[in-house]
Amino acid sequence: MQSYNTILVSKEDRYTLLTINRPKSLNALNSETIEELSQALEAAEKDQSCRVIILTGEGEKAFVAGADIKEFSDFSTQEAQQLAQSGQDKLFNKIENLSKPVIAAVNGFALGGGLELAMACHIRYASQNAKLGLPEVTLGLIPGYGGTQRLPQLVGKGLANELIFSAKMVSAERAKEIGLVNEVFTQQDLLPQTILLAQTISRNSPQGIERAIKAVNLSNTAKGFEFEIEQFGILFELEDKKEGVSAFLEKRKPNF
Ligand code: CO8
Repeated sequence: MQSYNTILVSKEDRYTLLTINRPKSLNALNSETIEELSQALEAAEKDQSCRVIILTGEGEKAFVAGADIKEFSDFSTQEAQQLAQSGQDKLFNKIENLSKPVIAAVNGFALGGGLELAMACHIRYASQNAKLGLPEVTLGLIPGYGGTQRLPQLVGKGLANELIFSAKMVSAERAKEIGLVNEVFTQQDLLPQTILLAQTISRNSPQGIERAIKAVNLSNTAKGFEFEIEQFGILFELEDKKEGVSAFLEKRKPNF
């Protein structure tokens, strides 16, 4: 297995755990981390034994405290646009469109690019100590890794505006109230509970889940309903539907 400088990869039974490992910089995302995460996601997507990916941060303090401010501090307009574009292509949009579910286990600060990373994931669980926010306007910037687009989709435009304009951090409990995270656990329970969810998902049909990801990503677009109908039909002639329906009729658990 390939080894990386800024992330840890752990292949477990049916899921892969990716840990961003720059705790001294509160796991801030620099170009190398983005590149390595991108490569590790591609490898996990190709790996037949991996059904779900979990993304978390090393240490007890941070999931990811943002893009690495030190790296982009003296960038020009062109360099900044290039960094934002390549990050979105290589990592943020890649996660959202991956054929396997990616769950963020938000174990501490998720700020700026860190919250944007969590929002690109399909599901978010958080620990009680997590703090989430988009502080870019305190730097004279705006979110550049999809935050202005994904936050309104998750919490609505009014709350997104409040969070982006004020740069306020919200607690994990508040994040749950507004739909920014699905569940909140103690620090100790966060990873075990995330793994439980990954294992539950991993027992279901990968062919169904792959298409569900695409269909949900098309929600609120003109193509969503059409795509759902098309894929619903296509699944009827694939392996997983045969196994799933036979298992139900034979009163046994499916083996996907
Ligand atoms: N980038 C680089 N280094 C960081 C970052 C960061 N985002 N966050 C923390 N660090 C570093 C600190 O510099 C410090 O390093 P050092 O010891 O060498 O000085 C170390 O991590 C520990 O941090 P602190 O001492 O500051 O820890 P505190 O507990 O005092 O504070 C905070 C924790 C509140 C999280 C604080 O570190 C903080 O405010 N961090 C910055 C948060 C932030 O503004 N994030 C948004 C960054 S901008 C962004 O994400 C834009 C995304 C879009 C980019 C598009 C492409 C250009």
